[in-house]
Amino acid sequence: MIYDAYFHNDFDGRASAAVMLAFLRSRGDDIAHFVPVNFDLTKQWLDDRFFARHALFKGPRNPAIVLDFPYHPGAAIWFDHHPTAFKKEEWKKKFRKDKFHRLDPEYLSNCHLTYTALKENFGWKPPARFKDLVKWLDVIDGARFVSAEQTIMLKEPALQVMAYVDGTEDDLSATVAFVKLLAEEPLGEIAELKAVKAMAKAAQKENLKGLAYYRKHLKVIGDASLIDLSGTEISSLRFAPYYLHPGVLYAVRLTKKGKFYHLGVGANPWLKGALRKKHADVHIGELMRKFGGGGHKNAGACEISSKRAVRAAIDAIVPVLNGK
Ligand SMILES: [Mn+2]
Repeated sequence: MIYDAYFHNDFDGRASAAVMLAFLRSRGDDIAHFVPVNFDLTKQWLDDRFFARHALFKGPRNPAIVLDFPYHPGAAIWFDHHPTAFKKEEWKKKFRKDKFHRLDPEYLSNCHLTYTALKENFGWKPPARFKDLVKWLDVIDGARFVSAEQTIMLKEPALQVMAYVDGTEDDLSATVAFVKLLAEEPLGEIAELKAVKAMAKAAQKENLKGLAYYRKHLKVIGDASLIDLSGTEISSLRFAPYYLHPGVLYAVRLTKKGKFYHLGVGANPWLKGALRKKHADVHIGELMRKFGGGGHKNAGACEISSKRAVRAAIDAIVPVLNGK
């Protein structure tokens, strides 16, 4: 069987697609179209006939695989770990868990879920190198980094590959080639590639520049911090607020991509004791859903088209993060 794979265009989505590709090839199946997707597609995604109607590639469509992205009833295969996976009540009712359709928000990464589901449901014997990939995707997608510093300095090979993923978001051919490579090669080998090394080095340099910007412009509002990067070329550093202010509970960051503002909210993953317990009831994914976005308990995002609406969203979100 030949499929088309629609996967979230981040490291977890790409890694999920790589694991799926290795599994399919082991059965003599394959993927014809690799289609990275982002949440700005959500409106089109609500169309029941999305897979027949979209213009993401030309020509005939194969059965769809959807990974690390919301549920669609037209998907032949669907694995996701976002608790906000159902965008329509009727779709939620329609969903039946089976060998090829699974939602499990307990998994830190969709890569891990895909790997485990394919092993358990089909008796697949994955190549040994995927153990390391799964481990790192849990770290990266689940924000289980050792420290904020680790995410800024990017010393480990897996994090250098992550820099390459971030740097090739808008490069379709590099994205597709990367997924295929990830299905075949261990992370350590990929990190040694010239293009990856160059991008990792550039990212390390950018991060230091970004850190200097955060130092100057980050606002702390009670337990939350806010950085507005929308008018800048500064790359967003998700964990820099906690590097600079280890006691801050939440970080809100505003960026702009094309005509859309991207509002990301995250919780400090390194809090201990009393601080960790504070406002533990804020589910960021659910909070962001009010603004058309989604996410997990500890991280979420939404896309907004007007500056006014972004301001209103920030004014509504910051008090909630402060327990009001
Ligand atoms: Mn994911």
